[in-house]
Amino acid sequence: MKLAEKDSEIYRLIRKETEREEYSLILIASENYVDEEILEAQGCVLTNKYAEGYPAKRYYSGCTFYDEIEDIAIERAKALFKAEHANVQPHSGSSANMAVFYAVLNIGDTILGMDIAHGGHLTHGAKVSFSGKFYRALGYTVSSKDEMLDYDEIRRIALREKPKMIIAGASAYSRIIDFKKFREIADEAGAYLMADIAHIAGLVVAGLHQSPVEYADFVTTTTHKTLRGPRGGLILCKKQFARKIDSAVFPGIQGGPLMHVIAAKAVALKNAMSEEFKEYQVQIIRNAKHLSNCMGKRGYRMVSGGTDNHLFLVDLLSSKGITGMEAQEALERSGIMVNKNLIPFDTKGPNVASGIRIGTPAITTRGMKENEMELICDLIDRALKEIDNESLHLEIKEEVKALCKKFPFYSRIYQI
Ligand code: DSN
Repeated sequence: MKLAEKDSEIYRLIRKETEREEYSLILIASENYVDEEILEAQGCVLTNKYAEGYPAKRYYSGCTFYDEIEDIAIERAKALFKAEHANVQPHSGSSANMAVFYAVLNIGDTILGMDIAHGGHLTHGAKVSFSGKFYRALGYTVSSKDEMLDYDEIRRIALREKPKMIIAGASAYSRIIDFKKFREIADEAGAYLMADIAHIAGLVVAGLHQSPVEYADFVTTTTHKTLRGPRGGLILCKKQFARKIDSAVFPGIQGGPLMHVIAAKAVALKNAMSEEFKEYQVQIIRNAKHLSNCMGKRGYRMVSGGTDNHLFLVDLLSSKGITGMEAQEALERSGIMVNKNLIPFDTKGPNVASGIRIGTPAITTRGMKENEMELICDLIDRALKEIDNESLHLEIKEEVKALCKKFPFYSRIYQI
């Protein structure tokens, strides 16, 4: 019996969500639309089985096909990122980061990562996360001069504090990260280097952002952002750390791997080897630059002056006198999904925030290009100019829907 008959409540909500995704402009930088083949691999019988362990070393019988699937995913990850070793089992980016820490750090060791208030991730040492509770977590910030990473300052902190691990990578940073420089700093300080490329993995495999694989001891990523696969994590490392990483993931912090997700990761990694994927990544950056330029022309202040990647941060408070929270709500009413975001040296807390983060991976997947970026800029600007005008927001929502209809995605495969 199908879901619609067995559980109409959940079925109805899935349908509503499919409709929301189809008729909204998804500008959340960490989100994307996966293709049908990813949904198919993820929603299959592979969810049924325990396969604790690794290929040819499982704790359960009946794992023959799981071994083949995981081996394919590992080989694809290694080939795509030119890495010596890959572990495809982390359930998420956070699990991937936790496993790296668990592999080579002891409780209380010093780590140095990008401050969450300046664009880092929770797991890079935020006080509310395991990374800030179990370790002595120190943060580096962007420079107050140009809102970009200041490698001299990071070096100064590293040489003074001698962290055991330096973390390079961000969730809200619109500029190129120089992993080679981070390696030099880590070498001088005697630290491990971990690069978290969750946001930029797609750009990295397309050759549009420097790859950290050569420089970092450990590279972690999610598989669902610019990489456009299922939600999940991945760790790449040098051969010398392979055993430690594998045993940190299982049995260290996880039990049974999600083999349906690993199959979908393998499919996504294959897709990412294609020429179309590279063109897609090129267009993501073009769209981000174009949209940020359009908004700049309308008086919005971009943190650091713009973007080199798939996202940018808009400082709304100083340029328009509105908060990130107000903007997020007005835009959501208008069918435009963004997230409120702290900007460097923010005077507001994370629940209010002075800015929003805008990313182009999802709208680029739908086929939108520079012309559409101009339309989207106009829609955003109109919604934010009249932040309390809910009837205007409803009108804009209809315009958003009309634009989305020109770039159908899930309506090609589902009845919406
Ligand atoms: N929550 C993700 C993001 O939006 O960037 C990071 O894990």
